[in-house]
Amino acid sequence: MNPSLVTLLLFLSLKFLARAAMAAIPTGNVCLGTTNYTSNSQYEQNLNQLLQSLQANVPVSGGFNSTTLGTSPDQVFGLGLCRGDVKTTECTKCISNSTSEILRLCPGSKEAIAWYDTCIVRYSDSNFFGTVDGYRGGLLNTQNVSDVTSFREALGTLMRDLSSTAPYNPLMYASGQAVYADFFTFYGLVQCTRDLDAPQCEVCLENLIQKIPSCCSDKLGGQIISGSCFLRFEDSRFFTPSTTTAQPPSPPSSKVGDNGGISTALIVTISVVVVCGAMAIAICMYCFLCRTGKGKGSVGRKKSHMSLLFKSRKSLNTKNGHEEEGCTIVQGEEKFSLLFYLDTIIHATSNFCDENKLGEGGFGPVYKQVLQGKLYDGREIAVKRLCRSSSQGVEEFKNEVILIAKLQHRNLVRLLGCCLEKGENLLVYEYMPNKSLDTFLFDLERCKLLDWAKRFNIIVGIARGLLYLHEDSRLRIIHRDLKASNILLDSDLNPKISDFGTARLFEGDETQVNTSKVIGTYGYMSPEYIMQGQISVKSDVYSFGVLLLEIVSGKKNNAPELFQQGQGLVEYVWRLWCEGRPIELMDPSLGETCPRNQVLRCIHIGLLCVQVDAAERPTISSVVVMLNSDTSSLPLPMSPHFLYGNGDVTETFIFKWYQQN
Ligand code: ACK
Repeated sequence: MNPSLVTLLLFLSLKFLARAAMAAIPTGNVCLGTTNYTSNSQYEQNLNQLLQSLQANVPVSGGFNSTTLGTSPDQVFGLGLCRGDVKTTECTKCISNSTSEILRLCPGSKEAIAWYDTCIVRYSDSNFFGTVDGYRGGLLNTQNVSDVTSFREALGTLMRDLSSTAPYNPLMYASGQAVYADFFTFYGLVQCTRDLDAPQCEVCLENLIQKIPSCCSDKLGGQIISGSCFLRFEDSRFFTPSTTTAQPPSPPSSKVGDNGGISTALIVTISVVVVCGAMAIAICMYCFLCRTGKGKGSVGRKKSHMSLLFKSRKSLNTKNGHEEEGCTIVQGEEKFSLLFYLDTIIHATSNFCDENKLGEGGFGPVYKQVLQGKLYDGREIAVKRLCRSSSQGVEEFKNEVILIAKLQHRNLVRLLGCCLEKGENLLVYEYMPNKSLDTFLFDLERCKLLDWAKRFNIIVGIARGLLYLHEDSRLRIIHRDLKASNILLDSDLNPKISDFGTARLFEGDETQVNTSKVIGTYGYMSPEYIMQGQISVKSDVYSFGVLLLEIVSGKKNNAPELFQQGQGLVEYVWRLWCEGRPIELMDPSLGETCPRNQVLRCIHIGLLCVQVDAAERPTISSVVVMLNSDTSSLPLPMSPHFLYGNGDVTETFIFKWYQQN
């Protein structure tokens, strides 16, 4: 798209936005494309046909259709999207108006987007499907809010809440309401075009949210749009409340009269709602604590602010005419709405049949499921079903939910939802089609699918995921059980760290804690963790080092052939290093073609990570830097052994070897 034209965009008028009745009036349109098509050209014919097809198909395809017609250079790509709350008849009307209007508004334009209150139509001569379109403009209500600070805060929270919900809603739409300055209710919605996947939708909405301050964060209404998502808020309800959209938790909403006073009826209503709400929370707490067998005390695994309460909340989801129970996690001041409900999961899992079982994790089986039907659109999920018998597992479960719900990184497996209902403890994840790294790495045939480029990408991805956990997220988290079976691979073999059941949250300046309960997997555990129960970021770095050496060598850290020689992988690598032949570690299945220097550098980094002295190990951020550079010099590794120290290996020898290589 021509960027200069983007700036031409848009705000056809400044209007008050509460004008749902005027759905046929375009909110805005942008005519793009560097060249025009000519009258009676093949492109025009294709475009006309495509718009007709959108007109016919969008309303009957759940309010969204994307399609293409013709062949290059006359190929046209187009989509139509109706707002998530509009009915088929309204959708039909909007799409048919806009498909004819777009031609009138952008005559000859090879690329155009038109926004209406209740639909979008977009076409182009280049393929824009699955690409996040940037900010195109906004509209604002010219009236100012009365309490800007409170409004901005509430608006930001509502929009972020909706934006984390919508990508995982089948319609990629979410609406809700919130209150500012204690009594003023306002309403918001967000939506993405469904050619995007969920992470793209999040990115798209986040881009728009960032525009709010410069557009309209002190206005009574605003609308920000791009070609692949939009958001809108107003002080009056401009959408039909959805029955399939999780509403963000919000304080009891209230409406202020025009004179600004609060009616007695309103106060009574608020009081009733507050009291009922408090009672409902108390009952839910009680039920939950009974169910988990923990009648007293905190259910969190750590300090008070980690104490966790699963509050069963009546969601607005309705299915088959009855209301479902959803999960909301309340942690201190924060609340998380997670979207999965027991009925839905049981339906999707064919009641957890064995055929769908992916395997057994430490705390219970994991199932693959496809969510189908009205609410879900064939999305594949993995459901971890916590063993009912494992009381310790319940804590691990809660720990995992609270941690992952807050974490979002491309190298962490994504938690989509959870459920604690009728004695079931379920975690719902994105499905990772290639399962875990160990199913490739340690399999004679499948290991061949991991060439060096893929292995290096996996090493870097794991390091980045760990960096996010240690330094970049809002929390500092020590995973404690980093190992090949806890690295899942997506369809492109990108790695994602999974299984946060044993993860440990660090607070404030805390850098190291001691525990008497050493959990994890031998072979990956650092010496100071095994022997003194010391947990720090450096214990994860140690596990990462072992994992890295496994990835390079294709050998398990406890491979029987190594054990027969009285050593584990780390000792074996150290011996090869000291003898000046570390390249022999390389998995033979990698062949001769891979870049030896990079392999050697990885082995070197791996050895730095498994040094016996935790203080000598690099931080994971240094590891990421080392991995990203081919040239920066690396310190010499010290011995990974308690017993040997530096033994008979002189630094001079190692240095000499390193120089030679
Ligand atoms: O190594 P796997 O085949 O991959 O067997 C384990 C098993 O479930 C128990 O943890 C698999 N698994 C766990 N989470 C997922 C997921 N999100 N997607 C696909 N497979 C998963 C794991």
